[in-house]
Formats: sequence, structure tokens, C-alpha cells
Amino acid sequence: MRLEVPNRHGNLTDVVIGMPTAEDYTKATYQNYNFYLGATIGRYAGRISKGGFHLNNQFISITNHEGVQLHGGVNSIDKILWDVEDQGGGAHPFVIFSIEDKAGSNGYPGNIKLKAKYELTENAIKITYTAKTDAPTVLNVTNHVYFNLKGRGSTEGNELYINANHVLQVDERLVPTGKLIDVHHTPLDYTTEIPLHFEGHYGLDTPFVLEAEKLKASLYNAESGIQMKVFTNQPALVVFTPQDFSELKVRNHETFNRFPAICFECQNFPDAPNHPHFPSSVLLPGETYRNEIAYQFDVK
Ligand code: G6D
Repeated sequence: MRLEVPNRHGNLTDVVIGMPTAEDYTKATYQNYNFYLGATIGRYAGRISKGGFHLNNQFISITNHEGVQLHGGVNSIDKILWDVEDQGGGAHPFVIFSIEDKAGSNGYPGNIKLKAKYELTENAIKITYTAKTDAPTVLNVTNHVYFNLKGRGSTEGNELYINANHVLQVDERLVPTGKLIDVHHTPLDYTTEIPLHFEGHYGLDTPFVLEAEKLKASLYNAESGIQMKVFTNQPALVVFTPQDFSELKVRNHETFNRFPAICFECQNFPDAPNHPHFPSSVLLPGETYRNEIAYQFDVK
């Protein structure tokens, strides 16, 4: 809902987009906009095509709209009230939320137990998702937090770096075709830190294929002096910059301009269950799914 970081003058700046109250997230007025503000996305982040996928030579049909499921479908895990499983204070305060999602939920096989751990370190928030299943299934969870490193206005002009030489080609439904596109000499080349720009497109909604180095992305706002670095163990980063928040009354909505925020969704490739050459999203009994995300803040 809120993440406050000191700016170059030491003043706390709220760098994420949220609703004014926790109750707001349970209301249809918020949920119907499907902006997923700060939400844990699953069972499958991004889009799955073909109305489902083959698993162990069986076609698994999932809830979908015209063959495409987005972010786990209807009544997805972001709309469920999670339990608080554990929490702690001290140098690294943390809270662990958990849910059990029954086999058949949105069509997915396997009863899964999913945990979300949020932990604060000296200068980072770490999000760790872990999960187990009692039957073969697929799983791809992420966090859909929206950042604005000065807490108002637009993200346009922020310095952006993305450690990705390729993006996944997507069709008009934003479903991956299976092809990778080299970003060099295209508007998607953020392999060196440059101003986030919107020439030639109406915002990013793009799955970047991450390189192996530790630093996956960074964002810097010269006005606040706040720099954020992104670290993850995931192979893809979906970067999403909405043009606006429509009529959704996010907190301080009147202070934002066009392109008010940017998401760095650390995850597996969208539609991996339909592309055998993509990293596998299969989770088997006895295995532990693990997605580690860190958003680290410094002042420059
Ligand atoms: C739109 O296509 C985008 C998604 O990538 C995003 O997650 C969602 O809005 C909030 O559907």
C-alpha cells in the first residue's frame, strides 16, 4: 500500500501507488479496474493463451476470455484475503502471509500452499514467494507494485536501465509468439541508463528477457535523488507503464500526470506452459517454487 523512502533532503517520500485504505482493496470499485496495485499475482502472472496448456499429455483448461487468461483469471489469488502466518520485528522486520488455493481453482491442478514474505532491510524491501503442490501444476507468481520515485507527477524522464538484450515478441493480444527480439537500435533498448521515454509507443507493457548479472534493472529520479535497483532470481521482467489510473481514486490521485508509475514484475516468461523452449513453470510435488525479489533504494 505504501513504501516511504528518504529523498536527497532526508524527507520521506512515498514511492509506491496505493489506495487510501486497506478496505479499498476489497471493494468492487478497485477490483473492477484490475490495476492490481501492489498485488501478489497468480497462479500465473501475465497471459496464458489457447485457453490452457498441456501438462503430462493432458490438456488443462483454465478460465479465460477469448482463449487468454490474464494474471490467474477471475477471483485470482490477489483478490483473496491471506492469513498472517508469522511476523517479526528487530533489524529486519518481516511478515509472512499464506493461502491455500484448491485444485481446480481457475482450472489449475494441484492444491497449493503459497507463502509471501515481505522483509525490510537497511535499504530494501525483499519479497519472497514460496509454494508447494500435491500434484503436478504450473506456477508463476509476481508482485505488481507501481513505483513513482518522487511520489507525484510522471515517471517520464526518469533514468531507466534494464539488463536485457531481448524482449519477448508479443501479438496484438499481448501473448508471446515464442520469438525473442533483440532490443538494440529499438525504442526498447535500456541496456544503458537513459531517460524513460514514450516516443513510438503508448507505454511499456513488455516482457524483458533478463541477462544473468545480479543487477536486473534500475530507476532514478533526479528531482528526489532516489535510485531504485531491482534484483531477482527470475528470468523475465515485465515492465508496465500505465498511461493513467483512469477514474480509480488512488492515494493522492490528483498529484499524478500521464505515465504516473512503472511496474517491474519479476517472473517467469508469460505463456511458458505453451512454449516448451521457455523456462519451465511446472511445479511438481516435493519441489518448492521460489521467487526472490528485492527493490533496493539509495540516494544519488
Ligand atoms: C494490462 O496488459 C496490461 C497488464 O500487463 C497489466 O498487468 C495490467 O493491465 C494491470 O492488462
